[in-house]
Amino acid sequence: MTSTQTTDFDAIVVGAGFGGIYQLHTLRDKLGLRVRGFEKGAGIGGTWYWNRYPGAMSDTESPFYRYSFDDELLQEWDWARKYIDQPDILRYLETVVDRYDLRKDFRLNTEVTSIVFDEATNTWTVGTSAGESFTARYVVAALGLLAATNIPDIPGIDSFEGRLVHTAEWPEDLSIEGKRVGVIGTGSTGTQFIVAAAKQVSHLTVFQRSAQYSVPSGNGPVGPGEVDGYKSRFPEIWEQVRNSGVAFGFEESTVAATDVDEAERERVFQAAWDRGNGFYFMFGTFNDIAINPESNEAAAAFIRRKIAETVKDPETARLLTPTQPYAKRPLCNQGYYDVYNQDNVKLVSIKENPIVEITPRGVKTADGVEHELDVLVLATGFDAVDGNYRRIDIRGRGGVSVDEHWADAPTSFLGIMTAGFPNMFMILGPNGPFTNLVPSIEAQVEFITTLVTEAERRGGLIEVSQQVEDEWTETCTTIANYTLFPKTDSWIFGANIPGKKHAVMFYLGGLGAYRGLLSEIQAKDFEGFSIGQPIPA
Ligand code: FAD
Ligand code: NA7
Repeated sequence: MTSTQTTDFDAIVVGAGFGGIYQLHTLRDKLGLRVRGFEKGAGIGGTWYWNRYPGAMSDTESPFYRYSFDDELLQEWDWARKYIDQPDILRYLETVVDRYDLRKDFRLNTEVTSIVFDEATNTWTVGTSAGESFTARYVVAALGLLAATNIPDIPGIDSFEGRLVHTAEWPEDLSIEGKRVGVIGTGSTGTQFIVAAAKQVSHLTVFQRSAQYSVPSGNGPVGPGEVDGYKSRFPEIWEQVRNSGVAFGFEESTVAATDVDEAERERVFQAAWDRGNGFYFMFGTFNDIAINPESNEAAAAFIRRKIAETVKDPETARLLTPTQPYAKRPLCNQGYYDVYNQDNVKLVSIKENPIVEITPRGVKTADGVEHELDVLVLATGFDAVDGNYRRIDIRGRGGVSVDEHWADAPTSFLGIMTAGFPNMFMILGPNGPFTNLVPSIEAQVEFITTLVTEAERRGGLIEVSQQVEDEWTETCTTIANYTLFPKTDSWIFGANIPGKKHAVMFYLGGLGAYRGLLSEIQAKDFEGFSIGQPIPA
């Protein structure tokens, strides 16, 4: 039964990134609900508010890293380069927020510290860092899947007398121009930073734990007429994106690398290298790079050869050459390996020569060298997917916390709801799609909006059972095990955080299949969800 008690709001949305912004808009403007958004940052934008490090940009190409729900906005918003950089994405999101007059319903500088379900009234109470609390019938957690920073526990880290900064907390006043800079981490963020920083700093020391496969991004100015060309084809483009696997705006290959000879493989890899984009290299070349070890090795060997051809110093080239399978989130950067030919850039492999401590003056490695630095940048990534959930006291039925519920691993049904937390939805929760994310966010926001519409119509709570959740986990595990991704340690399985249990955290079946499931579920009267009825025991 729906509570008869009046709540402060009908719905509370936590987070003002791509997810929270669109969700606040749909619940407020489509359903006419009273909605309040809370965001701990001083501005909207989520990822693109926080990540202001030099070189921060999308690695989804410009036409596809945006909302698709507003046809007019698609026509109005231009782009000048193949990829959009952080200031432009932030400007875009600011524009969306103003366009729909959403700002007035977001409370900024407000961290949500607790989200607690009251079984007597069937309502949620949301507590904030300001000591206030607000009630609502629905809560949508749009906390971000790459938003809880991972700060490594290195001895002496607090003693550093220069500037110590995580890439996702880049201070406005920090310039690295002409400085001696060190960076720990060479993932997607680290490699973007390294390429940009090498042009600005007096000296850059890169502390690399794992060598990475990176391909060119193909970034550069868009050609004449290119933007208009996309604009005239947007309806078909989005149709293709929504029905594809990784949703990156290209047709995924249907040819297996094992079905062609070596010369053809080389030709296809070279064409992809010249075209640019990490996901294209992994999924646009052949259809088995991420699943067949032989095909994966062919792609990996191609990139390793490029490293050997590019990097002049053989020892640096050796250290940069990965030996593990090509099975992390694919990276792309323009000129990443070339950077190491610059005299002002030094690579330190902390696998071979570990960091012993951070001193007031810099970073000391096992070989006894103290690398003196003015700025030390932590490009060490995030406690991905469930990180931000565990930083809030979220309690559902029976006072069970989300931390307890996810003691073994973070789980959910469809990345949207988790058992025991009625009327609480997640955007990009555990085991949601692994894709270019804005189209997946749109799919989830729209589905959540449909679920709330239904709950409003029928009255009562909406929730999922443990059985449904377990079955979805099983589906995601089966698909993940069919791929090579579990063969490497990365945030995709929670392997980057010391002490975090490795677990499947994504649905790797693709956006097209995911959307197909959502439609099927809806057609079967929301199969798997219980709406306005007691949940099956
Ligand atoms: P976010 O944008 O992360 O927003 C979540 C918000 O919730 C944050 O603002 C956070 O402050 C807020 N929040 C969290 N906890 C609380 C709390 N307790 N109280 C109040 N507020 C809270 N994806 C792609 O598809 N393509 C790309 O090219 C790409 N590039 C990326 C580059 C970087 C550097 C990073 C970090 C991520 C990138 N991503 C990319 C992933 C990106 O996070 C998503 O595309 C998208 O921006 C996620 O939007 P979101 O709204 O779900 O989460
Ligand atoms: P990633 O991909 O998790 O990369 C983090 C990097 O930091 C990676 O090279 C890690 O090495 C390294 N790292 C992490 N912890 C440590 C410690 N303790 N010591 C040394 N080095 C460490 O995060 P990103 O921010 O680059 O990218 C995340 C996503 O955001 C990305 O996919 C985009 O979607 C945007 P490792 O490789 O694990 O050995």
